Amino acid sequence: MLTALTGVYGDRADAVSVGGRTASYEELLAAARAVAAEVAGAPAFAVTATASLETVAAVAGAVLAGVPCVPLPPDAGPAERDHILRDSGAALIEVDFARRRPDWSGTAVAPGDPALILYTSGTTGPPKGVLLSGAAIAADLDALAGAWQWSAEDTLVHGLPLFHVHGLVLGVLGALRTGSRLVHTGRPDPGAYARAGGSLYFGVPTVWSRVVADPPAAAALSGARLLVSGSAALPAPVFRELERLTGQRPVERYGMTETLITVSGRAGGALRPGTVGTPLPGIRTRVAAEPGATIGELQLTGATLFSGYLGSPEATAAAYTADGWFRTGDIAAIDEADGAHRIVGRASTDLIKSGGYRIGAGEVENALLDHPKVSEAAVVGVPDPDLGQRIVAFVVAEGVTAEEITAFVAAHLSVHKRPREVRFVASVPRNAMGKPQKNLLLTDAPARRPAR
Ligand code: MLC
Ligand code: AMP
Repeated sequence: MLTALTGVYGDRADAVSVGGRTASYEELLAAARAVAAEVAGAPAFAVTATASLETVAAVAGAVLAGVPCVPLPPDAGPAERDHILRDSGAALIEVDFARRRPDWSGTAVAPGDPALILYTSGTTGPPKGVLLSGAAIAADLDALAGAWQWSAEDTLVHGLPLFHVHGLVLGVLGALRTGSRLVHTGRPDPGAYARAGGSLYFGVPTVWSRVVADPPAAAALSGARLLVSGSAALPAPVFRELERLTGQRPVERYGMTETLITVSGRAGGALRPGTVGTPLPGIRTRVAAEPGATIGELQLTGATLFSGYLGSPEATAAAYTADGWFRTGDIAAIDEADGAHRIVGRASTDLIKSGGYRIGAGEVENALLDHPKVSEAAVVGVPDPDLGQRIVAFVVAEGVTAEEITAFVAAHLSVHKRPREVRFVASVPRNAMGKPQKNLLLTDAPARRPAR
């Protein structure tokens, strides 16, 4: 997986740069070996996944040692953090980038061993740990390198969080496998993307929509080789503005924590707004449509799939059809003429995508109900021009402000799971089974002032 650390691309002083600090492959390898020596033999280990060289060294160390790394969101509140540490059984380690263990001699690692455990939200309950093997990650990165003509000639630029597939698997391990230089900008700001002078750029749609709102920053990307968007649907107007301002069409690709990236546009291929391309080599897809319909659930199989949810064989089994295809929960259509896939929505409204983050309504509802002044809560994602969807919380509560409720969720879970808007209601409408009727909330309730 860590081809660049074997020296085949040579060394370079500026191989990896994160938030302004730079390391060579040799320095990175030394720090990764120190991590591997520390964690060798453990079932798993956790790191606070700040945007830093330490996180890069931790993930590389995990691969060397064959011990899965659990990247903790740095802003995870106590509820989320305790759950992840308890559920994974991972001990939290501190990485010291300056530490050296050149004497560490390595260990035998099997391709099927888990390399990462990424926590991701379902519609209900706390997040589940997704086991990703080295083999699945390597298969995905190799397929993407082919699709995007991604090589050691590239400089990859992004500023995405290092605790999800997009920023960590593609954005860090992808660079270490292909040998492309990596510039992580700390945060995905248009100005920082413009200054980085890369050839290959990654962003979620919110980042691209902020880039086109900053025309000089967008113009600075004209010389790049490839702009890639993923993690949520890229609005067609943003696609067109990117083309107008940079002279190039963005490549869209589709994926999930459980499947890695499975469908993508190709460098030099036909790229149309609203489509996410065709399956990567080794991936098979199908749309489970009702008779007579052309859209339905997207299901897939292939070498990039996860090894299961940690400690949840039932949840793992429920994610597959009887004939062994993974159920994405996304509703899709496949163009008969050219096989291009369109993602048209999600089967469940209880999975929200906000700023490219996947957020389960149930997890936010549980956090809200932990507030002593909140007696009922229902959470929905409503369309938002910047975030794709924004989290709106409907609550039955007295003696508490919207700002206090927002701050409470931000402190208990991760900051990005906080409601952007809190609406106070007299009651949450429910059906005969007691399940909230969220569609009624959206049509009936008056809007309140948005919270930050
Ligand atoms: C505001 N803040 C608060 C707060 N209100 N903090 C605590 N409590 C409150 N009540 C502040 C924080 O201090 C922080 O400040 C800032 O708000 C962070 O908020 P945010 O919500 O993160 O900022 P925002 O600008 O809305 O973020 C947009 C974004 C972000 C695009 C930068 O959403 C993002 O990074 N998205 C990427 C998600 C991603 O990588 N998904 C991939 C999943 S993998 P400060 O000072 O810290 O800024 C996947 C597979 C695939 O999907 O296909 O790729
Ligand atoms: P996550 O598990 O955080 O990786 O989120 C996966 C989900 O993100 C998928 O199930 C899709 O709903 C969504 N997603 C990812 N990429 C795209 C894309 N290019 N277009 C539309 N939705 C996407």
